[in-house]
Amino acid sequence: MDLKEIAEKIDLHQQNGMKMGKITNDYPELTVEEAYEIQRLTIQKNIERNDPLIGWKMGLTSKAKQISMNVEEPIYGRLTESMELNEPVLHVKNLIHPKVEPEFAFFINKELKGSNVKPRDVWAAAEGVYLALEVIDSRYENFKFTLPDVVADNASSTKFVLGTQVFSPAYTPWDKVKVTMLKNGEKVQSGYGNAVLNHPVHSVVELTKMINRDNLTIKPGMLVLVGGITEAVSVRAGDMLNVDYEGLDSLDLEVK
Ligand code: OOG
Ligand code: MG
Repeated sequence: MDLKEIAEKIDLHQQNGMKMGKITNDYPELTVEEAYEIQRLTIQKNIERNDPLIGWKMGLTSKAKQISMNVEEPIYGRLTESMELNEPVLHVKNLIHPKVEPEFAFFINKELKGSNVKPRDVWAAAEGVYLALEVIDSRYENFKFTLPDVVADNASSTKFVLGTQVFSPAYTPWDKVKVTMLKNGEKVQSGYGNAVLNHPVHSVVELTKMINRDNLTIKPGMLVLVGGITEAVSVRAGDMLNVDYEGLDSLDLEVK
């Protein structure tokens, strides 16, 4: 099994929005560690194309999402500059079967590292929290995968957009924020911040520990998407999403 060759194949499918068969169909013995190495090699190709790493994302941090995707543990992925939308408009032309989920993004401005990191270390390092929408678009047919498959495909990362306003990490109890998503004016999902590992701060703690196994750290200036607060919602051209974060702000996303 040539991890570099697999990374090249995944990169091609990610860049062109093409679906593919699961990697584990060809390599049933693929381990999670090897899958993270494939993810690293894939994103290395973005970096070589002047699309730098700007942060990390956690996925499958809620029980509901673990059950619906049939994967029982949190995973992480890498965010690069080209994934960030500069305005709340999503073009689906080069996407396969995009879904959108409400999230929070922590802006970290002090290095976070090690295996013993605590919530208070995250609060000391977090300069702000943004409201965010993540667009996931698994490269696998029918959005179906095993744990190593989804890890190799960079945790389905595709695009994300942040709200304009930044919030103080300290003032808001992030676990108690109620989020309601409307699609074309109808309520499709709702949930609370505590869906993310009981409190979104735990997601950043967990990420720090997971990447520490490979001697990686969250660098100053990086963003962390903490994981979906509700189930992801499928979108297609013509859809309009309105996501209300009670007491804070609301985000819109126009799908074209
Ligand atoms: C994996 C990515 C999940 C989240 O926030 O839970 C994710 C997937 O469901 O395709 O981004
Ligand atoms: Mg997500």
